[in-house]
Amino acid sequence: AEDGYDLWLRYRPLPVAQAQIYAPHLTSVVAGDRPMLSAARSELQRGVSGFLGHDLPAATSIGDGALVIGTPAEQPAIKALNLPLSGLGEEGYLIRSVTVDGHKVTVIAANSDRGVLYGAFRLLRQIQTGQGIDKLDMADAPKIRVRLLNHWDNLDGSVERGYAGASIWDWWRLPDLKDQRYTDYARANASIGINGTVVNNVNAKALSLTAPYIAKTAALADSLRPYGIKIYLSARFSSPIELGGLKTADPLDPAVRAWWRAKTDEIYKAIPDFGGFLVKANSEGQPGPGDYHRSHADGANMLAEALAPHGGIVMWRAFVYSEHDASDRAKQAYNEFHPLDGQFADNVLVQIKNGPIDFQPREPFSPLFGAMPKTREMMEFQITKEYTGQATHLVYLAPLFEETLKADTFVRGAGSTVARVIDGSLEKHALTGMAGVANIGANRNWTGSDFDQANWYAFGRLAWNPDASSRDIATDWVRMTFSGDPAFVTPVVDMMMNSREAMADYMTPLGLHHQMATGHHYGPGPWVHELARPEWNPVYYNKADAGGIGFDRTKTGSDALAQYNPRAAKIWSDPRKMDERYLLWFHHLPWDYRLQDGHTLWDGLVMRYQSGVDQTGVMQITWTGLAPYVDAQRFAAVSQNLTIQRREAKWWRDASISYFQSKSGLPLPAGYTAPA
Ligand code: GCW
Repeated sequence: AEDGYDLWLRYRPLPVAQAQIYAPHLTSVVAGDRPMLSAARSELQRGVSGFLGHDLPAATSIGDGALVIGTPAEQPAIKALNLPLSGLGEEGYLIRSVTVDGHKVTVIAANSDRGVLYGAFRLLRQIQTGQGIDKLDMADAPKIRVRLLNHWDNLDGSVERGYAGASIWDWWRLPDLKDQRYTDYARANASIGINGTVVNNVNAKALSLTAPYIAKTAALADSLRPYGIKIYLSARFSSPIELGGLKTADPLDPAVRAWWRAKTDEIYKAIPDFGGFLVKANSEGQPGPGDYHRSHADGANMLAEALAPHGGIVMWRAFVYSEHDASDRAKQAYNEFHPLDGQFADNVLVQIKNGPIDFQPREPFSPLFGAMPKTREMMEFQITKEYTGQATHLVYLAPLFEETLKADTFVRGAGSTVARVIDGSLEKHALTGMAGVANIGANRNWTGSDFDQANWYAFGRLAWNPDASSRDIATDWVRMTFSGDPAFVTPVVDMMMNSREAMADYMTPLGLHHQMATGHHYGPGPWVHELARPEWNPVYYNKADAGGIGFDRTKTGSDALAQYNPRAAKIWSDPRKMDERYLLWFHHLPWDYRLQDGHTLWDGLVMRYQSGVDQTGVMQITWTGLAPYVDAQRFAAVSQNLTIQRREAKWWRDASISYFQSKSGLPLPAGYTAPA
């Protein structure tokens, strides 16, 4: 059934004419039998039998059309070719069409088994996207070292902000039952270069560090290891108290430090290649070093000390905001972390959300990027669409990711993009990382909707290469997931590329943010003002009143702009010259303010809500016309979601305009009808 389970690894039979072109280059596979090499071989076999309808035999001697895969260290034929592998690092690969002993073969070579595995998936992609494999000469290597999914999965099987069913981790039946799903999960991740996963929620329970759960986690690690995926855990800072019976979790207390060292040793005994800890501390009620008047660096370094002998890392999150400073939440993470630059141990990464608030439809990049040159700063994107339509709205997030990565921090002059900060090239850091909050659950299609698979896929591709283009990635994904027919690919890629802007327009146009309903964060709630903490209320962010709308983050307001390099700040400082998609993030303006197109702010706001809604209509028309290219099951699933999306875009528009109109007191612009 076309239920989406296969993701982008569909390997469907090729039309005869195409099969005839590929077949001569896919006659056998010569591979060693270490675990990752076997995984690479069996993936190639799975792919070829799907494409061509017959087996790809494993061979020991080389014949015409063989795929010869491996490293110079274990595959003599590859060693003999003396290929230029030195620039590829530990995880890169090279794929070449060459002649060995008079036989035309394809080699996939790398310095490590993992590189070979990535090369195997790359060759399969070449076929899936309809490109030639007869004259190959490709080399690639990841620009970022730690490429992780973060699961906000709870041990009871629920998933915080998950919209694709329950957790795929069946803790109850682990360690004995190793679901095939774990292997398929690992295959999908390896195919896009993801090399690690944090399996439990950052709102962590101490239970995950108990012996039974370490055993369960070790079994999971066994399933993922052949695909090069390392396991990491979220650690609860107060575990020494909850599990160890200590009176404190003070990071400078020797008994606490000893407890973490022993716990870490225990984990490595069960999982020798354990990756390390992710920590949410002193954030939204979680315990942390601040409980003992210690800094984030004190807390992170304590864990770093325990992990260092094993080669493990700490990812310490910068997602903090306090109830004691109500002036501007957007400034708080910077205020708390910036002074700590230079204090974090070498194996600590500070994990920063893309924007200063919380995964909104549009945010400027976090001012922390580039502001801590001595600190290894890693990116946290949210793949699960908490604030961006959850699993019903079709919203392709890669343009949002790309917008952040390409943004210029100017910290070392023009070209100091966020991508250059997190790939380590700006400050010459070797330890680099990108995390994506997973959108994966137990639904048959993994992500709750077919098009949300693209967000998982694109995240992996951008973690591998933060300079990749979201359009190119979408094009590959559409070809692999649905069809390579240009009559299908072009309109679908266009639809995906427009979808994020449409969503930003119907939810929060012109730089509005944090306007969602309370708790579930699904629908609109711009009027909400009664929540306990001021910065939880949408009115705190829109500041709409009879005079105007928007958050003044210039000198006359919170001056959050001053946290950016002056050249970056300048881009947003003048409402008349800036990209108006960020307008109300930085400025509070009167309703009769003239936008760059001459409309008043009020009229322009209404028109943008409407244009977001209009786009959802275009999406429906586009998709309806594509029925001939899609299997009935996935066609219907997407159609139903588009119907929901259109209805809810109108809901966002009508609810938001109604509320803001109660403040502006102005009529709708000509041609716009009042919400029903
Ligand atoms: O996006 C918000 C979510 C919380 C989440 C928190 C965080 C895991 O609403 O559910 O908690 O951020 O990132 O820690």
